[in-house]
Amino acid sequence: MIDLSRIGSLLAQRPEGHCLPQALYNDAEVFDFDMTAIYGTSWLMAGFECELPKAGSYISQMVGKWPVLIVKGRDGEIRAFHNTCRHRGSILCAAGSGSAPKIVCPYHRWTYELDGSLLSAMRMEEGFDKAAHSLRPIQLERVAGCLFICFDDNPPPFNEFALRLEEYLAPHDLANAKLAFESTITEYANWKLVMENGRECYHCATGHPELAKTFPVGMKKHFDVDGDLRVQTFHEQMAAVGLATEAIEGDWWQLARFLLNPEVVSLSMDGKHLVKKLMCDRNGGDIGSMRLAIDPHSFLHATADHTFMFSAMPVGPHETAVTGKWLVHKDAVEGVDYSVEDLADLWTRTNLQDKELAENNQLGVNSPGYVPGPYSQEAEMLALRFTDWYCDTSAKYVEKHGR
Ligand code: 3BY
Ligand code: FES
Ligand code: FE
Repeated sequence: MIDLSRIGSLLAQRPEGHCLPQALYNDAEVFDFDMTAIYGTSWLMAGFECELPKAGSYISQMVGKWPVLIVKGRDGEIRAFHNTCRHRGSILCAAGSGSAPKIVCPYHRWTYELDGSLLSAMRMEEGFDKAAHSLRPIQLERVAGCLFICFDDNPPPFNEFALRLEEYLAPHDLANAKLAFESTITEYANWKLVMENGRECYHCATGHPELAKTFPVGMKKHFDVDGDLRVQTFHEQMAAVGLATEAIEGDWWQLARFLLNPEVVSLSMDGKHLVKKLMCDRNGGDIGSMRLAIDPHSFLHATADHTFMFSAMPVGPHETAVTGKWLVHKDAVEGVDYSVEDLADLWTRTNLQDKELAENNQLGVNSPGYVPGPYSQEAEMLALRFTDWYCDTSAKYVEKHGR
C-alpha cells in the first residue's frame, strides 16, 4: 500500500518555481506512486500505425513493469491489451515487434484471436467459459498515424488534443511512413530528471554542440528566439502553404511549428535534409519543425524529411529506459535516399549527452546537501511546466484516493 499522505506531504514541501524534494527523485515508494498515479492515468505515446503494417503485426513493450501488447486485427483495427495470459499470467509476446496469425501463449499454448478473444485452451474441463477469458484491453486511440494508450478506464479528455494534433501533424503523412531506426538506452536516473532535462535547453548550448547548430537553443517557452527577424516571415510562409504554426497547449500536451536556425531545414548534423524523399514537400521542404510534447513522457519533432520521437519509461527509482524512433517516407530507400547511420546520428549523440547529464543530476540529488533550487523562468519554462504538471496531477490523485 502506498502511503498517500506521505506523498501528499512531500508534494506540499515543494517550493513554488523550484525543482522537487529529494525523495520525489529517488524513493521506491514514490516510484510506485508515479507508476500508478502518473503512468497509470495518462495518455502515453505508444508508437506509430506504420509499425503495424498488416493483420497480425504486433508491438510488445514495457510501461514501467507493465507489459503491453498492441496488435493489428484482420478488421484493420489496432488494439492494445495487457500482455498477460488469462491462464496463469505468462507474457504472450516478448518485448519487440513482429507478426503472427494468432497470439499463442508460450507456456501452455492458450491461443487468442488477434482481437483478444480466446480461441482455444487445450485440456480445459467441459464447461470452461472461453468467452470469459479474453485478453484484457487497454484504451487505444489513433491520431495522424500516432498511437496513444491509457491504462485508466476513465482517461483524460482526448478529443481537443486529437483534433489539434491532426491539424498540425497530418501534413507529415505518417500513415505513409516507415520506422527506419529505433533504439533504447538506459539512463541511471529517475524518469522525472530525464524528462526535466528533455524539456529545457538551458544546457543545450554547452551540452549539445551538435544539436545547437540546428535547434534554436536560445528559445523561450514556445521556441521563439527573441529578436529573430525571420519569425514573422516564417509564420506567413507556413500559413501560405497551409501549415499551422501557432503554439498551443492543453493540460498535458503542447504543439507548435517553429523556426530552425538560419539556413537550416532539418534537425541534422549539417542542417540539410537527411532523407531525399520528403514526408512533407510544402515550401520546398523548408518548414521548420513541428513539435509535439505530451506529459509525462514524450516529445516528437517532425521536419520535412523525417520524424523523431522520444519516449521515457520508468524502470526503477533511479533507472529509465529512453526509446528513440526515427520515421521516414515509406518509399525512401535505405542506402539511396538516406543512410540509417546519418539519420540517427544527431539524436543518438544528444540522447547520450543527456544520459550523462541526467545521471550526474541523480548523483547530486542523492546528496545529503541537496536542496531544491529555482528554475530559470525564461530558459527552463518548459521544465517548470512539466514539474508543475507532475505536482498538480499527483496532488489531485492523492486528494481523490487518499481518504
Ligand atoms: O522538448 C524538446 O522539444 C526538446 C528537444 C531537445 C531539447 N528539448 C527542449
Ligand atoms: Fe498462458 Fe498457461 S500461462 S497458457
Ligand atoms: Fe538535452
